[in-house]
Amino acid sequence: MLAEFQANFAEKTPSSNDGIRHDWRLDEVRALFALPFNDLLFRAQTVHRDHFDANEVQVSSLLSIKTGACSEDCAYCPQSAHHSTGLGSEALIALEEVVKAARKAKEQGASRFCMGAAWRSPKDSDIERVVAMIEGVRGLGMETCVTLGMLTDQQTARLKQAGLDYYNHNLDTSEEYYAEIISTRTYQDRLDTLKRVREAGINVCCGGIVGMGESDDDRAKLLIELANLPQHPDSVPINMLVQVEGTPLANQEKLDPLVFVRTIAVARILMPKSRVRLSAGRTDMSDEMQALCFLAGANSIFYGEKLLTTDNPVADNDRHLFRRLGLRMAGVSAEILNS
Ligand code: SAM
Ligand code: DTB
Ligand code: SF4
Repeated sequence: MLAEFQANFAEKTPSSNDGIRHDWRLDEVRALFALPFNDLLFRAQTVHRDHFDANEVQVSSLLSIKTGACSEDCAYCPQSAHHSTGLGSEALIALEEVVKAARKAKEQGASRFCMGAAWRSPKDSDIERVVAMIEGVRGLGMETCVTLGMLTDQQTARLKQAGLDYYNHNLDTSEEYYAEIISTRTYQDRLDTLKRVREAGINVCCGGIVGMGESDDDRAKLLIELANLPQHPDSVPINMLVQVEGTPLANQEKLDPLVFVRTIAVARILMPKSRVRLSAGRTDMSDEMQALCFLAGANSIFYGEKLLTTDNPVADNDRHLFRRLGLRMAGVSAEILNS
């Protein structure tokens, strides 16, 4: 079975053409996950080198522009009003604060600034304030990304008009497991917003979370959902669950780190041209594990000491890691890396 699969695979994903498919089947993806680790990483690194500079990593910094008291009940999220995590409820922050944080992120070497809001869906008046933030960050010469929850057609068009580069909206897990994790919206709601974003001509950032107690098949199915979208997401964040006290998943058994690396490798093989981002959960990962993730095809990270509400490695540590691995930061001078 494995030999047969390997022969088929070699035919279907030749190493020198673009190898873009949107018809991945569960049996194929299961077989990829089941490959010997070295074979899987070799394949992933081969695909990676066909499409990217293997020693370059894109870096994005995050800022929470509206924190806590979200009406959704996502079991993983510290910002849900349904859980008691000790997070207060903050109003949308001021434009000046956003521009100040973006300037600092740029000085540290981030090329993209991502702004996240704990909303189920924004009000039209919120969109106008976010538009001013997008314009402010673009004025610094940075790429912009926002994640605001579900959008209407009109709101999506307004964000595009403001010059938004990326919209982040994650599928998070398989459709089957989604219902165990969130009851206040459906998988189809998520797909509908993603379609609106894509059709408006905004780049799509869409990925998921692993380590939430999902099965091997749930991880495979999440990656299939992403890869079988009409167009692959431009950016695919793979988050390791950050276990936050007070959320229903606080005591979840941890995922085997090598299964996490395999998930990155399979994401790289299925979506050869997408930026695969090693996302939340890096404070619990060793440098060696992160190096394996880069070898598996991850070529983007969240950079800076905070994600939205939880910790991320400090920028100095990441620059040190990059220097040890001979990695460059995309679009950033070597001077910043060496500072
Ligand atoms: N409210 C919007 C939404 O859900 O799309 C935007 C903000 S929400 C915090 C953005 C993403 O953060 C979620 O889709 C999820 O993938 C990720 N996230 C939230 N809590 C997390 C956690 N504890 N560990 C890992 N990722 C998490
Ligand atoms: C994504 O996939 N991960 C980021 C970003 N997109 C918005 C958020 C991670 C949040 C981790 C928990 C927190 O810091 O609140
Ligand atoms: Fe709200 Fe987003 Fe957190 Fe879900 S993930 S509770 S929608 S902030």
